Amino acid sequence: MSAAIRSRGTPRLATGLVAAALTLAVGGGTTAAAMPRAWASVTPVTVTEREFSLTLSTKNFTPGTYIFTINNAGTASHGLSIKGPGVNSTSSIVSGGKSTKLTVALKKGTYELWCPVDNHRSMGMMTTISVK
Ligand SMILES: [Cu+2]
Repeated sequence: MSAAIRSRGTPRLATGLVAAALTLAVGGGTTAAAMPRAWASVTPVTVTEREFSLTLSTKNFTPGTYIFTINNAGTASHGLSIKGPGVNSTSSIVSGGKSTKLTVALKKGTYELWCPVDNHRSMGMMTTISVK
């Protein structure tokens, strides 16, 4: 109670107390193993797109949740579609220099990834991945 009363007149102290509380809550351990399991199991993948190619930062996939960051390194607009077991998703389309994200849960099997803009897929903006 005394902390709440004191913080009323000192917003900065209140912010400091919240930060300290968060540090205590998260800071119980310093390793990734201490993080919530659902958070720790999301794997980031970078997809670099340009005219006309689509390059993944990894080709090794195991079942799990992935967050694809689509970096449009080209000048035309691009996006990402993913289709395979349990997934049929398309990111937003972003202009050159911009990026967007797409989160999907991959199972064992083969997935096709491609750019859904115009005929970019047939121009070479596609790849397949095998989740093992
Ligand atoms: Cu494209």
